[in-house]
Amino acid sequence: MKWQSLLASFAIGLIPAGAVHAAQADHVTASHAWIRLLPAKLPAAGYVTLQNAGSSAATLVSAHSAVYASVMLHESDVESGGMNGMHAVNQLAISATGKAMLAPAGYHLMLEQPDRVLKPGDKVEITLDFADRSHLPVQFAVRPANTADPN
Ligand SMILES: [Cu+2]
Repeated sequence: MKWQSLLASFAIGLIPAGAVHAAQADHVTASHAWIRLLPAKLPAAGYVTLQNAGSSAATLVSAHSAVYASVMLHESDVESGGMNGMHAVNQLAISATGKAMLAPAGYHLMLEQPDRVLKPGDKVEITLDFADRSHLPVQFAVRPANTADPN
């Protein structure tokens, strides 16, 4: 909810003052946000470090972008038999005053169906969606496939 509409809701008495809590996204800051671009039609991966300054957990449940038609939260599987796999993750909790990292070999955003050909140096906005329906838009820097984890 935008603060303007929140104020408007107060003004017309829709929200009792005691019922209002800051949204989860308000407590979360994102850093080291980048996208590893892969050649051809291979999906790209989005990485970001999330810090929760709040006194309760913030839970990431999904993400979306105007650039990528498909954005999914994934976790890489522990390497088994020389094959790397991954699986979808329904939610990722960032504990109170804690940190969560989306980083190579761990959690990542799986990015598919871009609306344009992206190149290193581009910026892509991806919005993180939290369990209380609050949102955090984050600017991701597009980097080449051979980027070492810069975190
Ligand atoms: Cu994946």
